[in-house]
Amino acid sequence: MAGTPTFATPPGFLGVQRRDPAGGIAVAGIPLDIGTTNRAGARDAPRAIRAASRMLVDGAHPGSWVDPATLPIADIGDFAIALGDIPASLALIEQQASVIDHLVALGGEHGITLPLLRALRQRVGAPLALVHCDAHVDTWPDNFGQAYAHGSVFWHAIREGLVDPRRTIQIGIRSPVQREVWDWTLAQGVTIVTAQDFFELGPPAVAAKVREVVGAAPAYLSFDIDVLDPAFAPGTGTPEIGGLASWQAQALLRRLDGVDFRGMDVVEVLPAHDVAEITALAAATMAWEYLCR
Ligand SMILES: [Mn+2]
Repeated sequence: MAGTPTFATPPGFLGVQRRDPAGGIAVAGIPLDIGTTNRAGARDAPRAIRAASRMLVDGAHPGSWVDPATLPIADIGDFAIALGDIPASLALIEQQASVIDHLVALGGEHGITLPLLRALRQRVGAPLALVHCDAHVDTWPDNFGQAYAHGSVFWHAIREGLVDPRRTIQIGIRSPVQREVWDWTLAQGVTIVTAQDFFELGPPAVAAKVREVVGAAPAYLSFDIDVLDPAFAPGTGTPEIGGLASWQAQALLRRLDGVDFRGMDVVEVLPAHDVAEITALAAATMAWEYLCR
């Protein structure tokens, strides 16, 4: 093994020093966390995820044999946000995402996904299929009175026609939820695979379900780190027990070949509550799985 040891990896995601995304995939941090309903602090996640990603640079992916060093990835730094202003921040995020072909976003809270979907929907010209890994449905019509906080992302995305609910699958769901929110989500045509469903079916059957729901449509992957059990991802804002193990999420992502993904995000990492970097490493690893698929 030659080259730079992992601890001396340059500070970009996966050690990437290229900053021009032309012709490839752009990685960007989006340090927004003012729409969180419980613990805040995901603003610190992009830095933590980049730092943890150093563990993934010293070889090829052992399933696909893709070496991230050979991928056309640029780390374009962090998006600008408007301090303390959710609507202005969402507008800024959409504007910055609108010029990027293929974005891998490191949140930030889940609220960043709405403007990312608005920008991508515009570029693609049709509603997107959605693979949404989360403990929460995030289809609440509001969050304690705030319309654009992190629990309402997919309520807006469905109502704005950004995603096709019949091509939307939510995986790992398990939080307390109002019955009417659950019923509304199903009535739109969304497929929900609860965490308990996941454990009973296993990764291969869930992956087959994802491919069936998504079909050939252009798709987006939104990965809320709280889909993982707090034992595997303690550093998050709204933890829920009974979640996926890290390996189960990996086993799912590795079986999604053929899905036409046009972008992804990994959100809700909260470094101040993390332990031994395990949540940031899980987040970095999910983005690496996506990039090396
Ligand atoms: Mn969540």
